[in-house]
Amino acid sequence: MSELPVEFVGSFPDPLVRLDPALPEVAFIGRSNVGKSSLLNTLVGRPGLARVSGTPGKTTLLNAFRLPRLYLIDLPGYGFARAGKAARAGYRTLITRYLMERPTLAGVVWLLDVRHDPSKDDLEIQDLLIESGRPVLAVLTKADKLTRTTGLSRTCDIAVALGLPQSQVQLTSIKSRQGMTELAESILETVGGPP
Ligand SMILES: Nc1nc2c(ncn2[C@@H]2O[C@H](COP(=O)(O)OP(=O)(O)OP(=O)(O)O)[C@@H](O)[C@H]2O)c(=O)[nH]1
Ligand SMILES: [Mg+2]
Repeated sequence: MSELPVEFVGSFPDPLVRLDPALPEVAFIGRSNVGKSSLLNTLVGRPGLARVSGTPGKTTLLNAFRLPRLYLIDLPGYGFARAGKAARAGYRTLITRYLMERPTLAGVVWLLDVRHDPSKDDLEIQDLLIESGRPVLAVLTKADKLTRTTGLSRTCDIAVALGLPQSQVQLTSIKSRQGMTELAESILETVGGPP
Protein backbone atom coordinates (compact mmCIF):
# COMPACT_ATOMS: atom_id res chain seq x y z
CA MET A 1 0.00 0.00 0.00
CA SER A 2 2.98 2.27 0.51
CA GLU A 3 3.35 2.89 -3.25
CA LEU A 4 -0.18 4.24 -3.53
CA PRO A 5 -1.18 7.90 -3.49
CA VAL A 6 -2.94 8.80 -0.25
CA GLU A 7 -4.51 12.06 0.88
CA PHE A 8 -6.01 13.45 4.05
CA VAL A 9 -9.71 14.09 3.44
CA GLY A 10 -10.69 15.74 6.72
CA SER A 11 -11.63 15.44 10.40
CA PHE A 12 -15.30 14.96 11.24
CA PRO A 13 -17.31 14.93 14.47
CA ASP A 14 -20.29 13.22 12.77
CA PRO A 15 -19.95 9.41 12.65
CA LEU A 16 -22.31 9.29 9.68
CA VAL A 17 -20.60 12.01 7.64
CA ARG A 18 -20.87 11.33 3.92
CA LEU A 19 -17.57 11.12 2.13
CA ASP A 20 -17.43 11.95 -1.54
CA PRO A 21 -17.00 9.73 -3.47
CA ALA A 22 -18.60 6.92 -1.45
CA LEU A 23 -15.99 4.15 -1.19
CA PRO A 24 -15.59 1.19 1.16
CA GLU A 25 -13.72 2.10 4.32
CA VAL A 26 -11.62 0.35 6.94
CA ALA A 27 -11.47 1.85 10.44
CA PHE A 28 -8.67 1.72 13.00
CA ILE A 29 -9.95 1.41 16.55
CA GLY A 30 -8.18 0.85 19.86
CA ARG A 31 -7.14 2.31 23.18
CA SER A 32 -5.54 5.68 23.29
CA ASN A 33 -1.80 5.42 22.62
CA VAL A 34 -1.99 1.87 21.26
CA GLY A 35 -0.55 3.04 17.93
CA LYS A 36 -3.49 3.57 15.53
CA SER A 37 -2.18 6.70 13.83
CA SER A 38 1.38 5.33 13.65
CA LEU A 39 0.19 2.09 12.09
CA LEU A 40 -1.88 3.91 9.50
CA ASN A 41 1.10 6.12 8.60
CA THR A 42 3.42 3.12 8.32
CA LEU A 43 0.98 1.18 6.16
CA VAL A 44 0.70 3.96 3.62
CA GLY A 45 4.36 4.94 3.90
CA ARG A 46 3.72 8.54 5.00
CA PRO A 47 5.24 9.17 8.44
CA GLY A 48 3.63 12.55 9.17
CA LEU A 49 0.17 11.91 7.72
CA ALA A 50 -1.98 11.04 10.77
CA ARG A 51 -0.95 12.86 13.92
CA VAL A 52 1.12 10.75 16.33
CA SER A 53 1.81 11.88 19.85
CA GLY A 54 3.27 10.85 23.16
CA THR A 55 0.19 12.44 24.75
CA PRO A 56 -2.81 10.10 24.72
CA GLY A 57 -6.13 11.38 23.42
CA LYS A 58 -4.76 13.41 20.49
CA THR A 59 -7.22 12.02 17.97
CA THR A 60 -10.69 13.18 19.00
CA LEU A 61 -12.47 13.21 15.65
CA LEU A 62 -12.94 10.75 12.87
CA ASN A 63 -10.00 11.33 10.50
CA ALA A 64 -10.41 10.14 6.93
CA PHE A 65 -7.60 9.27 4.52
CA ARG A 66 -8.24 8.39 0.93
CA LEU A 67 -6.48 5.79 -1.18
CA PRO A 68 -7.62 5.44 -4.80
CA ARG A 69 -10.44 2.98 -4.03
CA LEU A 70 -10.91 2.97 -0.26
CA TYR A 71 -10.80 5.15 2.83
CA LEU A 72 -8.82 4.46 5.98
CA ILE A 73 -10.44 5.98 9.07
CA ASP A 74 -8.41 6.86 12.15
CA LEU A 75 -10.84 6.83 15.09
CA PRO A 76 -10.30 8.47 18.48
CA GLY A 77 -8.78 6.22 21.14
CA TYR A 78 -10.78 4.92 24.08
CA GLY A 79 -9.78 4.28 27.69
CA PHE A 80 -7.98 7.59 28.10
CA ALA A 81 -7.74 7.82 31.89
CA ARG A 82 -7.82 11.61 32.10
CA ALA A 83 -10.85 12.02 29.83
CA GLY A 84 -13.86 13.31 31.75
CA LYS A 85 -17.26 11.66 31.97
CA ALA A 86 -18.75 13.82 29.22
CA ALA A 87 -15.86 13.05 26.85
CA ARG A 88 -16.23 9.33 27.49
CA ALA A 89 -19.98 9.43 26.84
CA GLY A 90 -19.39 11.44 23.66
CA TYR A 91 -16.82 8.92 22.51
CA ARG A 92 -19.14 6.03 23.17
CA THR A 93 -21.94 7.57 21.13
CA LEU A 94 -19.58 8.36 18.26
CA ILE A 95 -18.13 4.85 18.12
CA THR A 96 -21.43 3.05 18.63
CA ARG A 97 -23.13 4.97 15.84
CA TYR A 98 -20.10 4.60 13.60
CA LEU A 99 -19.87 0.82 14.07
CA MET A 100 -23.58 0.09 13.99
CA GLU A 101 -24.88 2.47 11.36
CA ARG A 102 -22.18 3.36 8.88
CA PRO A 103 -23.19 1.93 5.50
CA THR A 104 -19.72 2.10 3.92
CA LEU A 105 -17.79 0.42 6.74
CA ALA A 106 -16.26 -2.74 5.22
CA GLY A 107 -14.10 -3.83 8.13
CA VAL A 108 -12.37 -2.89 11.36
CA VAL A 109 -8.74 -3.12 12.40
CA TRP A 110 -8.84 -3.43 16.19
CA LEU A 111 -5.52 -2.61 17.85
CA LEU A 112 -4.28 -4.01 21.14
CA ASP A 113 -0.85 -3.58 22.74
CA VAL A 114 0.81 -7.01 22.61
CA ARG A 115 2.33 -6.40 26.06
CA HIS A 116 -0.99 -6.03 27.89
CA ASP A 117 -3.98 -8.24 28.50
CA PRO A 118 -7.21 -6.86 27.02
CA SER A 119 -8.64 -4.22 29.40
CA LYS A 120 -12.22 -3.72 30.50
CA ASP A 121 -12.52 -1.02 27.81
CA ASP A 122 -11.18 -3.41 25.19
CA LEU A 123 -13.73 -6.04 26.14
CA GLU A 124 -16.57 -3.50 25.98
CA ILE A 125 -15.45 -2.54 22.49
CA GLN A 126 -15.28 -6.21 21.55
CA ASP A 127 -18.95 -6.58 22.54
CA LEU A 128 -19.79 -3.67 20.25
CA LEU A 129 -17.70 -5.12 17.43
CA ILE A 130 -19.46 -8.46 17.72
CA GLU A 131 -22.85 -6.78 17.86
CA SER A 132 -22.03 -4.75 14.75
CA GLY A 133 -21.29 -7.92 12.79
CA ARG A 134 -18.40 -6.20 10.94
CA PRO A 135 -15.36 -8.20 9.84
CA VAL A 136 -12.64 -7.56 12.44
CA LEU A 137 -8.89 -8.13 12.39
CA ALA A 138 -7.20 -7.87 15.79
CA VAL A 139 -3.79 -6.27 15.36
CA LEU A 140 -1.29 -6.53 18.20
CA THR A 141 1.05 -3.54 18.22
CA LYS A 142 4.59 -2.82 19.47
CA ALA A 143 6.01 -6.31 18.88
CA ASP A 144 9.51 -4.76 18.86
CA LYS A 145 9.21 -4.19 22.60
CA LEU A 146 9.26 -7.97 23.23
CA THR A 147 11.52 -10.81 22.18
CA ARG A 148 10.29 -12.84 19.22
CA THR A 149 9.38 -15.81 21.42
CA THR A 150 7.51 -13.72 23.99
CA GLY A 151 5.70 -11.88 21.18
CA LEU A 152 4.48 -15.16 19.71
CA SER A 153 3.35 -16.60 23.03
CA ARG A 154 1.58 -13.32 23.92
CA THR A 155 -0.19 -13.48 20.53
CA CYS A 156 -1.51 -16.97 21.37
CA ASP A 157 -2.58 -15.90 24.86
CA ILE A 158 -4.43 -12.80 23.63
CA ALA A 159 -6.16 -14.77 20.85
CA VAL A 160 -7.38 -17.26 23.47
CA ALA A 161 -8.44 -14.47 25.86
CA LEU A 162 -10.47 -12.85 23.08
CA GLY A 163 -11.85 -16.12 21.76
CA LEU A 164 -10.47 -15.38 18.29
CA PRO A 165 -8.81 -17.80 15.85
CA GLN A 166 -5.09 -17.11 15.23
CA SER A 167 -5.97 -16.17 11.63
CA GLN A 168 -7.84 -13.15 12.97
CA VAL A 169 -4.90 -11.91 15.07
CA GLN A 170 -1.86 -10.20 13.51
CA LEU A 171 1.31 -9.27 15.38
CA THR A 172 2.87 -6.00 14.14
CA SER A 173 5.55 -3.41 14.74
CA ILE A 174 6.07 -0.07 13.06
CA LYS A 175 9.76 -0.22 14.01
CA SER A 176 10.61 -3.60 12.45
CA ARG A 177 7.67 -3.48 9.98
CA GLN A 178 6.70 -6.96 11.15
CA GLY A 179 3.21 -7.91 9.93
CA MET A 180 2.79 -4.89 7.61
CA THR A 181 2.48 -6.85 4.35
CA GLU A 182 -0.03 -9.23 5.92
CA LEU A 183 -2.05 -6.33 7.31
CA ALA A 184 -2.12 -4.55 3.95
CA GLU A 185 -3.28 -7.78 2.28
CA SER A 186 -6.05 -8.29 4.84
CA ILE A 187 -7.28 -4.73 4.36
CA LEU A 188 -7.38 -5.10 0.60
CA GLU A 189 -9.20 -8.41 0.96
CA THR A 190 -11.77 -6.75 3.23
CA VAL A 191 -12.61 -4.09 0.68
CA GLY A 192 -12.78 -6.78 -1.97
CA GLY A 193 -10.23 -5.87 -4.58
CA PRO A 194 -7.29 -3.76 -5.61
CA PRO A 195 -6.76 -0.51 -3.73
N1 LIG B 1 8.10 0.79 19.88
C1 LIG B 1 6.96 1.02 19.22
N2 LIG B 1 6.27 2.16 19.48
C2 LIG B 1 5.11 2.36 18.81
C3 LIG B 1 4.60 1.42 17.86
N3 LIG B 1 3.43 1.89 17.38
C4 LIG B 1 3.22 3.08 17.99
N4 LIG B 1 4.21 3.37 18.85
C5 LIG B 1 4.33 4.59 19.70
O1 LIG B 1 3.18 4.70 20.53
C6 LIG B 1 2.85 6.08 20.77
C7 LIG B 1 1.39 6.33 20.44
O2 LIG B 1 1.20 6.19 19.05
P1 LIG B 1 -0.07 6.83 18.29
O3 LIG B 1 0.00 6.32 16.89
O4 LIG B 1 -0.14 8.30 18.49
O5 LIG B 1 -1.27 6.14 19.09
P2 LIG B 1 -2.83 6.33 18.88
O6 LIG B 1 -3.46 5.00 19.11
O7 LIG B 1 -3.10 6.96 17.54
O8 LIG B 1 -3.21 7.33 20.07
P3 LIG B 1 -4.49 8.32 20.20
O9 LIG B 1 -4.57 9.14 18.95
O10 LIG B 1 -4.20 9.11 21.43
O11 LIG B 1 -5.70 7.46 20.38
C8 LIG B 1 3.82 6.89 19.91
O12 LIG B 1 4.87 7.32 20.75
C9 LIG B 1 4.33 5.89 18.88
O13 LIG B 1 5.61 6.16 18.38
C10 LIG B 1 5.39 0.22 17.61
O14 LIG B 1 5.05 -0.67 16.81
N5 LIG B 1 6.54 0.10 18.33
MG1 LIG C 1 -4.08 8.71 17.04
